[in-house]
Amino acid sequence: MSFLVAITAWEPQPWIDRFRGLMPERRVFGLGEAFDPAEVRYVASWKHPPGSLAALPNLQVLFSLGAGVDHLIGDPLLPKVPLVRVVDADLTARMSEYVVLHCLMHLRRQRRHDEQQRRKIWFDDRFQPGAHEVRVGIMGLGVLGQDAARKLKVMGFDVAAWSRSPREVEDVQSFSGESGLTPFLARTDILVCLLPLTEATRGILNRSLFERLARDGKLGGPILINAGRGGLQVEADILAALEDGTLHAATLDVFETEPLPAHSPLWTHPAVTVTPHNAAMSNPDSIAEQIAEQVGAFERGEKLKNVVDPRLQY
Ligand code: NDP
Ligand code: OXD
Repeated sequence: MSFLVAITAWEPQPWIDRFRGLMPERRVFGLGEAFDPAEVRYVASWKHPPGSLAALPNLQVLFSLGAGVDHLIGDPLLPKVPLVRVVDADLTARMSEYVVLHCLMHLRRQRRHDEQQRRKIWFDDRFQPGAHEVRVGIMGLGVLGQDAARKLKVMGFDVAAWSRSPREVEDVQSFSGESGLTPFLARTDILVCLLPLTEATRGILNRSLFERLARDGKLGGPILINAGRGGLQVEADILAALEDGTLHAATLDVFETEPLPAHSPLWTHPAVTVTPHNAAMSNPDSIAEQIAEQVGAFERGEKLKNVVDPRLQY
């Protein structure tokens, strides 16, 4: 019973080595190696080449090596077996670090201080708002959104969130569904997107949404932070909204095309902070161990955890 590690866009070897160490009784292959497709029972994927998993007749479970599964669901030839995603304390903590860092960077206008330091300008910015005066709105109140919401509360931000179905998190005002979106946006100064990419969410971060954000906040205009997926955002709309003041600034970790092409104006826009899709990296140490445990449990007849609902696509 072999295990296939199908990774592009990351270095596969640390994952292959880790799986081999955890499952010495199994043959673990990388995509470039020769293997018998009939032997493969499990696949762990991060952006496998579409179609490359189509002819595995005895495949039983597909594991995503990330929390998101759009890279798998986007493959029209994906085998119809249970799809398991990552829920991992280390990954969750990293995402919250990212969200808190960038909310604080915008609150404290750190990009402006960086620029002033470069130009040796002593600008004494005495009139900074407090975190409690800034309304953060999180799109997606799942595993990552809930943790980020709690940690933003610790910093004092006024936090609300929006999800598909109603959710409750202590001291976080929650909105849901189509009808909840407009009131949620109307009270949001910093919009943090932690949604999955699905048919329902593709392109949701567009001009019409930006126009519904609060205009009476303390940061000079609405700010967007997207660490969900690039397919959620319309980059031409972000750039136009930054030009005409509909958006004041943006922090983007994910892009329509990754790596972000050199010709993208986002690289050099003075109001945009770009990070290379590393808000919350998957750690082979903890994640491979969880997957190996799930394989063992599955073979003992136990239920798989964190299985994706194929109708919802997340
Ligand atoms: P979860 O599945 O736990 O949460 C998803 C949340 O989004 C839920 O609250 C869900 O609503 C909500 N949602 C889904 N569809 C809709 C919709 N149509 N309308 C409104 N809300 C919706 O996912 P995670 O929190 O674990 O991860 C979220 C995403 O973060 C991943 O899918 C991935 O794309 C991204 N990610 C990015 C990383 C990076 O490094 N940049 C790292 C890790 C993840 P409900 O609660 O009702 O189900
Ligand atoms: C993920 C990611 O989905 O790293 O985990 O993007």
